[in-house]
Amino acid sequence: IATCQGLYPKDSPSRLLKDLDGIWHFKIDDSLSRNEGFDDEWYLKPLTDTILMPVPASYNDITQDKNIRDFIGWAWYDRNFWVPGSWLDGKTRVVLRFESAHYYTIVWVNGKQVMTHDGGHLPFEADIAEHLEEGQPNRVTVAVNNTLNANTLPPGSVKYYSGEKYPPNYFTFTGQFDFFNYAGIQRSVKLYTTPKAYISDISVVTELEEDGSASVAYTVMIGGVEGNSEASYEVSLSGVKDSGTVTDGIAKGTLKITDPTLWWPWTLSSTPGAMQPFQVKITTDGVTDMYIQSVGLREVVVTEDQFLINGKPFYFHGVDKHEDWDIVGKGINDALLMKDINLLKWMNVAAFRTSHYPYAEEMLDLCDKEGIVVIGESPAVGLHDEDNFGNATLMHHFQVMREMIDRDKNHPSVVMWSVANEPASDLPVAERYFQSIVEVTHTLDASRPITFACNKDYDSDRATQFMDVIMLNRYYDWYDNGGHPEVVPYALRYDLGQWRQRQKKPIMISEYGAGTIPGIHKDPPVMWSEEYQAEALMAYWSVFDDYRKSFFIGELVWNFADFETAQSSKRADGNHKGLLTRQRQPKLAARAVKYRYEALAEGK
Ligand code: GCB
Repeated sequence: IATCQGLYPKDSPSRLLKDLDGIWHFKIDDSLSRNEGFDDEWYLKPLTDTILMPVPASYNDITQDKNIRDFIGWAWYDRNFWVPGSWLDGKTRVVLRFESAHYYTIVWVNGKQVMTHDGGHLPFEADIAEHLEEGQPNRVTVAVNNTLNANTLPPGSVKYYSGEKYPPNYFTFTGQFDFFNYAGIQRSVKLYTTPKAYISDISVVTELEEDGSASVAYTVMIGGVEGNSEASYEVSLSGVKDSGTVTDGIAKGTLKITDPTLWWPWTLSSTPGAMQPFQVKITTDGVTDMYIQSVGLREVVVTEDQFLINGKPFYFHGVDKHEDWDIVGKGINDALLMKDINLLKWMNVAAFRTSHYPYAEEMLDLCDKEGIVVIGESPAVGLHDEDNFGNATLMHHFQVMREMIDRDKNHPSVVMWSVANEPASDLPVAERYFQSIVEVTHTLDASRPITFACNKDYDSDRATQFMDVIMLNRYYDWYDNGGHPEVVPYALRYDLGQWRQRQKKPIMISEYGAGTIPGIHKDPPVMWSEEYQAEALMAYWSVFDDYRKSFFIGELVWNFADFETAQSSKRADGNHKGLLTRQRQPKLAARAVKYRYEALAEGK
């Protein structure tokens, strides 16, 4: 069953929007077969023996039940909703859209399967008009499975145990990544309408010309135009208009804007984040569909030494983040997003990486508006073994890159794609694998550079050769030389020098950090104290500053805030490398970073 990405649901004179967020019915299938829901066709009737569950939210931390927190398998949700009769006039598409669900999802409407989707973090939708009933409640049922295997992104594994030594039904789950495998319907669910012939996709790519003008190439895709109907279109941006006839479902052209208002990061301009409405209308048989896409006009170019935004060198001083909060897990909430944005601004952060998966589109909207720069990362974290580089993973990785670019291509804040985090890029299989990923990603989006976060050495890595920018994750005074920040300047200077000798590309440190339990104070600093975290980070800065004058283009602290992980002997209630606690209160190092970033933003 085909699913597609679609445009972010917005209302317009031709589109109505209905929210399906709220309290749904929920149950986990923890039967022995772990497949009772399918054997007994739970989707045919309202679910029974359910509890109440908020959407959006990860289900894991909502209840007091350990089985739900640690559940791996099929979780089921359902709820009823009504639609007005006017939506069922045969001339309207009624689209059911999930902004994301983790990980593999099947959706039924009134007992009919309407879509499936493979992968978390990205949206999926389907026109469900034909399955809807007027004058009675309609039921949507969702089964979502968070089991990960060698071919999922990210990969993981489940191990079942039997025998006298173990309790019945005992299993362990291992994710090949350092964050909690939060699951469920983690982002919004919406219904929206469009006319039968509708705008299915919009993309806008800006090129700046020598004379100061901007060429904005637009492509509008139109779906649902029947037989010999003709569709015409009109677009407008910044007072410049274009119009024509749709050919083969596509409307294409270039708008020349002589005096463009450019989109800038906040560090490069006192008027950052200029977003503008790109208005698109298509008309078929007298019916018009209209969509307003927010766009920002900017151009990204990478040279041997620099990352240029609108021709000016941009320095990525920032952090890595997670979507991770108390209680809601990876569940999206505007207040939490806004608080994070305000904290990023408070720390004078110029850029962040969406480690280690695509974040909610609402977050990218906020970054667009605030002029905060984003490196968009795919969920390919944890490709550690040979069997994570097989054809099945590669095909899924292509699919994920396509969906991610489809969704995020019009966000000016997103300036670069990170195709993976810390893969085993020293394995021979990784070479062909990443060559293919880069080829496909460049074909999907020729306007953005490509990178990945590499934790291998300059002489063992086989994948950075295909990248436009080199990102390195380094823990010289944590996992190596723990307790010895004095080693950092030597190790880092040597390391960066070696990379640079081999590849003439801009380089940044995409992770460095130290675990810190707030409230532990030690001087001289020792590991886990607040003083140690500050010293451990500061140890890098003199080398960053030396190389900043040439090829060094950024520094991202691991991590913005503490976050939840799987339980393990190495993690005491999660990962504590945050500059902020999980509740978003600053540790000592947050201030050191804040003042450094203020100076960097002022060009010091
Ligand atoms: C890394 C990973 C990140 C971990 C971090 C750590 O290299 O990319 O996902 O959380 O180190 O704290 O170990």
